[in-house]
Amino acid sequence: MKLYVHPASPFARKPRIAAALLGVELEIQTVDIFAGEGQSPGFLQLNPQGKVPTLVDGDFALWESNAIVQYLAANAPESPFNPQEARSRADILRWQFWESTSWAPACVVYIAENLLKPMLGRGEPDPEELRKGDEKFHRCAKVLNGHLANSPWLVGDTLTLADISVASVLMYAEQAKMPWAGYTHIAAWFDNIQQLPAWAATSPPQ
Ligand SMILES: N[C@@H](CCC(=O)N[C@@H](CS)C(=O)NCC(=O)O)C(=O)O
Repeated sequence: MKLYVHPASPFARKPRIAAALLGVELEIQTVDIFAGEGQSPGFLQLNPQGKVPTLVDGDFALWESNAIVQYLAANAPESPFNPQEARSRADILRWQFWESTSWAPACVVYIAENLLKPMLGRGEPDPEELRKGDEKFHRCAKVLNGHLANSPWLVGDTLTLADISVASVLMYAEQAKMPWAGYTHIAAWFDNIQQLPAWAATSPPQ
């Protein structure tokens, strides 16, 4: 299976970490989204959104990072990171849907305003966008922090794919100035994720 990534993308890092935990081998191909390679006709055939990550397995192309994580998991049904019991499976999906619909959209406001804008010379961060981001971020962070206050991991009492899906976007928490100070349970949990060899192995080059 081939995974199209950009090394700086938190969403592309997610299936790379998942694959390492699951023991699924991937061929990694970089798409330089900053140089417009995501918009090339060939890549748009695989992913009409022109985004990474995109997975190709034979004649099957799949995009959206959490769907890719689910597909990789289906290739490793015995993995302890992918429990099969119905409630655990649904719980993992719940956190992945929450990440896609609530958590990541809140976090990417800071990545877009505080990191990408200056990096790409697109002007100053927009205070109104950041204000709206704060509302979304704190609403989500309270939910995540509250859950982690009672359990070191998101599903059951061990690391699962849910943790990887939700943690990946935090790779820019500091650099993008996400307002996560004070969410001590998130910080402790994210610290544990950062200790994983797969986290270090997928770190973007500095
Ligand atoms: N919801 C998507 C988000 C993917 C995404 O936004 N990828 C960014 C990189 S972090 C991208 O490829 N952007 C290129 C573009 O929008 O042209 C997922 O989880 O896979």
